[in-house]
Amino acid sequence: MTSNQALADWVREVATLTQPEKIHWCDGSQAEYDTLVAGMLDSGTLLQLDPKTRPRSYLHRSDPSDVARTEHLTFVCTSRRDDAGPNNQWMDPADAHAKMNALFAGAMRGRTLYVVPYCMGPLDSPFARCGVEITDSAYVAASMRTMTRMGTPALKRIEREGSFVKGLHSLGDLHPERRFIMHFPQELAIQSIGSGYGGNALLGKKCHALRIASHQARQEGWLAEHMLIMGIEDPQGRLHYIAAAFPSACGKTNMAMLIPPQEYQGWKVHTIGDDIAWLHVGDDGRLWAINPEAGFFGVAPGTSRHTNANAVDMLQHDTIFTNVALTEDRRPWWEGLSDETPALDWQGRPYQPANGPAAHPNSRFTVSARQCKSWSDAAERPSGVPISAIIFGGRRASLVPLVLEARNWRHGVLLGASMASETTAAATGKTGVVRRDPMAMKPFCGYHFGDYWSHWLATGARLNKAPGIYQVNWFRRDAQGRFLWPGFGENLRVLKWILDRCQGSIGAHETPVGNLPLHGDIDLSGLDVSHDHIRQLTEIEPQAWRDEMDQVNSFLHGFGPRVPQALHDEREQVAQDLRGLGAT
Ligand code: GTP
Ligand code: SPV
Ligand code: MN
Repeated sequence: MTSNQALADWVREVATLTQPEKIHWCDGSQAEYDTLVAGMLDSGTLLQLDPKTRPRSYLHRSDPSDVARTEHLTFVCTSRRDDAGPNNQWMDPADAHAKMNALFAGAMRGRTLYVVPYCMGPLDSPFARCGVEITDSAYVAASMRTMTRMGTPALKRIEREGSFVKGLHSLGDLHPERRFIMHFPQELAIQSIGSGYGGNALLGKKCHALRIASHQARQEGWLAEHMLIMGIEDPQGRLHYIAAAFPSACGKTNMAMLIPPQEYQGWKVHTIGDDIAWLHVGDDGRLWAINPEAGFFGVAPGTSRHTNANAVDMLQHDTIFTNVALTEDRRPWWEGLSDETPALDWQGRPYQPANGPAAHPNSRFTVSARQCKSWSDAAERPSGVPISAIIFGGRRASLVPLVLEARNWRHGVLLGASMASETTAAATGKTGVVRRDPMAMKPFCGYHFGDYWSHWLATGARLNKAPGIYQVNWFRRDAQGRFLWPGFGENLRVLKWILDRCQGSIGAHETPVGNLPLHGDIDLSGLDVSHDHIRQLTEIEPQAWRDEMDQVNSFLHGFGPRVPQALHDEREQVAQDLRGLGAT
């Protein structure tokens, strides 16, 4: 089936171990997708939504114990433990292989083994990388067609280049005790068993494009980041691209396809990516970004005409929904979509409020990026797009202002490294707990954070037109727990401030923790936000920040001697300047 001997041998080896009934090499065609869907409708893996209002759209209900990424079952298996760092769970590669071989033995009996060749990034981009996922899940094979450039063209590239990431996946028995997601960066290999869910199972996404790619990127001198990429065009036609890292379920998809508020006639958003960015230093000394993905695996709850009309529109056809609720007439439903009451909850039970939310809080849609109205052709450019600003953001009910500008690259790396955010339903575990999530990469950096921060600093040193670095927070709350900032489309007002700063057209208020907007520089025309709220959103409390800097100090020291001294020095500088502010 392929002229690549390594691939042919690997498929044979895996088949011998897993004992599938059949082997199918995916070509990525529409006919193949239709056959996969027909099979899943037959087996009950997919349910057809109302074909009149939701053509070619389906609902998948995953196992109720398998609804989010499982970070405690995810491992980075490097030969030296320290290379994985305190930010990852580690297992010795030999032990991990022994464990996984035992679990994979006979795992595909009675099932079809799908060989899924895929390319992360435009097929003709020098920055793109290929992989092959072997899976026994038709849902995974079909989703990979939407999320990546999957099929024959990817296989052709693999045969030309000879290299690919090997991803082996089986649903296993879906038992959480027999669920593991193992990464072998030195072998460019991934093995995942026991989960059919998103980032655990669609191996091109978090496993390849972030954990394995971040490891490769460090060796090869680029960055693999948990970032959206978007272009913002002003009414004069000036177009700037930005990349933004927010932790899981903290607003990347929404920002990537933002709809400008009414007052922003003539502004245009160009969506390039909503989850992952691969960043390279160009010959021109600028930072260039490609989106390795081709689709969106987005959070459903909270998505409505009011918050994200682009998403609602793109979900009207050719979409697979996972773990959403259903209305009487078989339309998908989730909390925040409308005032309707659904008929069935995400587990297929008659909806009863006592059972909790109707849609799982981490229910998702899988859709081709081409269905998004703001999708841009620039996403297909082999060179990527040049980045003017990098934004870090998280869910912080207090402390972090609406927007903050780093003084320089080194200070920006400190802002990224000290990011924290409330946990969300994207991963199993308690939600709403503030945890450090440096660069939104805590669950995804495939190597030691100390080395990662050094790599960020080294990358900055190679840029002679480094993007400005910013921190934003759409999630500040008042004493009653209500958001202080309206968010969504209105976030463009903050992005405009950022672009004005990048172009040097406005000033800022310099503080020890970074530069804040001057009074009146965030355009609030037509917005109903009280003066008091704006003041809270755009000022800093020195004592709270002194405490924060102490916590950041302990956090950085927790990573030991691999943390670059420059990052400690930068933090010390901020702390010292804060002490100089005196008591407040
Ligand atoms: P992953 O796909 O998990 O990486 O998440 P993401 O960063 O793409 O998050 P997404 O845009 O899907 O948003 C997650 C949740 O945050 C949704 O429920 C959104 O409605 C909500 N959200 C997004 N942007 C805003 C905002 O500006 N303000 C508020 N209050 N909520 C927002
Ligand atoms: C995330 O959790 O950051 C996601 C969803 O984007 S998943 O693909 O499951 O990782
Ligand atoms: Mn994500």
